[in-house]
Amino acid sequence: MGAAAEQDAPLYVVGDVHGHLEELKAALRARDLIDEDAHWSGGRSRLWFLGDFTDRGPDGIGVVELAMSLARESAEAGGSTRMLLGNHEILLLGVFRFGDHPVPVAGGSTTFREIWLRNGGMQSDLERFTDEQADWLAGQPVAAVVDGHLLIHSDSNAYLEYGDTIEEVDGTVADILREPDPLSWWDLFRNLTRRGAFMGEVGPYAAADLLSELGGRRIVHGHTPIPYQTGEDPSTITGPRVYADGQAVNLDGGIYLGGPCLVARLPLTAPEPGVLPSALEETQGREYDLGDLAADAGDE
Ligand SMILES: [Mn+2]
Repeated sequence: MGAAAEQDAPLYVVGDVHGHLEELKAALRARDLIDEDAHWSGGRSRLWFLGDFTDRGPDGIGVVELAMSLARESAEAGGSTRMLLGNHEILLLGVFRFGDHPVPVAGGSTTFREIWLRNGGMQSDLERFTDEQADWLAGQPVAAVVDGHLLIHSDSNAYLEYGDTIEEVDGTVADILREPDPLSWWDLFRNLTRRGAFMGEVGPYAAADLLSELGGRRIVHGHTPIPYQTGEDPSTITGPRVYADGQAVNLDGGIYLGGPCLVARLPLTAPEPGVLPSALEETQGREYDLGDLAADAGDE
């Protein structure tokens, strides 16, 4: 089986799931990727998750378990199931490894556990999280190029802080996740919470820059719910959003806001939705709660 054969197999990508296991199963079933019992039925198809399996929804560990079993079953069928790490995987792993170890924020310190709880952490997930699952997650990449698509979790150029090529970026992050250093893990988490790099007037330039460094012709990301970008009602979102002069695709339907679990077959072939004039864009909605105390503490 050479590269040409691989590229003949359908490629599907899933946006942020955030513990919404039943919605994920329904979306994969609708694409005939799993059967009624949630076993792989996608044959040689290639399935990629863009990260953020856990938090903000009821059954994040159920999503991890499903992804791990699909990875096994799809490989046996000649297909594949892969995932990227999102900021919420780094956060959950951080809680698991370093829970109450102090980490710095502007004006003071906080802990992985506090920030996890502030950003939708579910105690029930942490209680079920196993060493095997943690080891599996810690071995996953943060970026990949597949059929000319640069797959990343966050709409951010922060990946370039870890290397100039995709191999360097994934290698540096893998090294960080092998070392028990809570501060470098915390930096990684914070970097992956950044968003909005490909929006607005400079967005197309930032997208082109990231593509020229890491490869691929089009970025496919999650992390920032489409309703945050467009102001749309989450319940009206029906598919991915193409923007940044066609160089970026957002696959985060905003599932925890009432939006859909988006699964897209790439390359996109459906008519692309109208593109907002870039100059009018700005990222809406909430910032990550990183526990910064500076506003309360005043200047040093
Ligand atoms: Mn995210």
